[in-house]
Amino acid sequence: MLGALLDAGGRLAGPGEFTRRAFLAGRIDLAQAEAVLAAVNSRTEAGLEAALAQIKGAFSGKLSGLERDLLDLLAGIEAGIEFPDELENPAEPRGRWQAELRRLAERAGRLRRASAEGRIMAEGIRVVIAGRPNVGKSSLLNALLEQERAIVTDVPGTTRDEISELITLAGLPVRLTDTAGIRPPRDRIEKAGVRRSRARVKSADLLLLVLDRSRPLEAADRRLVAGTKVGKTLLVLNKIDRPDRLGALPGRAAGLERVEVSARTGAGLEVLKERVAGLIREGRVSPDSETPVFLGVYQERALRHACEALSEAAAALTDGIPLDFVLASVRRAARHLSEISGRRVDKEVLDQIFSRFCIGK
Ligand SMILES: Nc1nc2c(ncn2[C@@H]2O[C@H](COP(=O)(O)OP(=O)(O)O)[C@@H](O)[C@H]2O)c(=O)[nH]1
Ligand SMILES: [Mg+2]
Repeated sequence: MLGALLDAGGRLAGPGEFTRRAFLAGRIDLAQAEAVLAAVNSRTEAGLEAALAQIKGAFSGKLSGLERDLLDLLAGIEAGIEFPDELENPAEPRGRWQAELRRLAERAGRLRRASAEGRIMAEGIRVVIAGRPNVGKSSLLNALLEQERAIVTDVPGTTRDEISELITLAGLPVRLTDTAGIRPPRDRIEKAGVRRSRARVKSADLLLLVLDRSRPLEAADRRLVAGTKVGKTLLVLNKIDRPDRLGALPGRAAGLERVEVSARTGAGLEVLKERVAGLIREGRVSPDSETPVFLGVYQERALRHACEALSEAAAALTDGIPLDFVLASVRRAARHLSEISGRRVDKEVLDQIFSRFCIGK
């Protein structure tokens, strides 16, 4: 039957074809298309509800409202440049424009936080376990997952590929990722692992930096400690079932919160879990709560650029920089906003976005 249809000139729908057609026909925008994907992949009732609201256009409405107000402001500033004589007091509109830009930047910022919430809902809060080889990262992951998933050996450099699991920690969705130990790699495979580890560490919402408390600190430990961000990192001193040989921690570590554990005996793990949940709750590692919005990587980037351009424009107005420069930033913000809805988007980007859909969706 299918074969006959294909012979008759029909063809199979490619990934995302139905959604793509709806988009091309102008019935939905890119944010709604992205929500279709989020709805299909949603794992919770709340996630599905948020995705459906986005499909119905809740986010698109806010976005187009923002775009409209930004374009109004743009027209106002353009008019101010074109017909400066018509301005009674040239200083007056600058103040008004600036206040308006601040409000627009604030609205864009809220959309960004909403998208961060959406990412957390879809992917979990990114908690990454890092440290030099053999400190017990994989053992810690296993202990936290309460199941054996990672390969644990006493040969440094065993975990060459990362392992990532979604768990619920104190009611919060957490994606726990074990990384390959970070050290100068001995071969190509390890090199790829180390590179990926570094990228993971950078994008983590919370970093668990593991040190082996039963051995003196090594140069690799010091480098890792030096590169961490306070408030985003928890120091985990592992192997407390053995004598303490760690010695003094470098000055940078003094400002970091620390928890002592033994992945082997399980000592301290409850405290660790509580601290992780606590840090997430305190909002130090998670964004403010906003209605979750699901955006693709491309759109998230566009939103970030729009926010940056808006702040730049507001700052330029304060500094009394010529209006032409302010205008350039405002225009850039408008362009980035239009990328989110997809009114202005390259075919290649569309191909990439819709290829993530399943066949026939
Ligand atoms: N005594 C003791 N040994 C541990 C502990 N955690 C891990 N180990 C051992 O340390 C070695 C390295 O552990 P592994 O989890 O593979 O370290 P990774 O390279 O950081 O992933 C293994 O032999 C583990 O059994 C601990 O809390 N106490
Ligand atoms: Mg490992």
